[in-house]
Amino acid sequence: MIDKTSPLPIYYQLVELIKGMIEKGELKPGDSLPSEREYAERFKISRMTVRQAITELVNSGYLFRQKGVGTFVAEKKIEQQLLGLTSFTEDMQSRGMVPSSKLISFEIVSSPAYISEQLNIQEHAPVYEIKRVRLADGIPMALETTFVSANLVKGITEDTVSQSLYDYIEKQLSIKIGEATQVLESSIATQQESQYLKIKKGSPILLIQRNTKLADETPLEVVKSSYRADRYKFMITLKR
Ligand code: 16G
Repeated sequence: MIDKTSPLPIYYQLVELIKGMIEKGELKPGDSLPSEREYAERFKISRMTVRQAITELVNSGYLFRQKGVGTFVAEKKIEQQLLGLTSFTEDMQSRGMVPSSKLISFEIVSSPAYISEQLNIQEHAPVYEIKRVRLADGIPMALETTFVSANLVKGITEDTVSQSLYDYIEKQLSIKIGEATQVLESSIATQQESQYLKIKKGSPILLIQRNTKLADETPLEVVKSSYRADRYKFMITLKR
């Protein structure tokens, strides 16, 4: 309920009320939201206040608007821990989701200087360049470009990367993956990203670059991923 005597702003109380209904499952993904007028009448508040609350929930990804149709509850974002070094396949499986990949391109190319530097190999040495759309339960989550030295990880095929690359490296080749550094930054979807991720051009995305090393410190991969910001959030535990 909305408490007009509370020091908390009314729009904020409405935000929390709607969020609570979504979290408790009283409002489910895809449900359409009552109109601004209905909320205004139900709580005896102004439509402006309702609009402010709804805009905030749209901006934070709880709701989405469809022009001329209405406002709907968005799919819950996938919350990814930034603790362990896991693969996309493992991440999705641990959530009970079905991972899959759509292979966009797969080739052995001559390594560009900036990749050679990061993989600690000679310029123009052969590297696999693998471009994949990563999907969860059939929904595109990320567009990922992976560079791996072809002299280090041998025998990668289209079949391998349609499944799990980490699985192939560890189980088939018995190579031990060590640690990675990851950099996250925000951006907006390019034409290509929007096409593969099935989002509008200019939608917010999270760019992630992961540089992974083997247990013996040899650089393994340079991966650039574009994650849908409407479906993903990242979580980290901080210890003092
Ligand atoms: C994740 C990793 C990527 C790795 C891939 C392996 C991030 C940002 N990136 O997508 O670096 O190559 O998993 O996944 O998490 P796979 O074993 O399922 O092919």
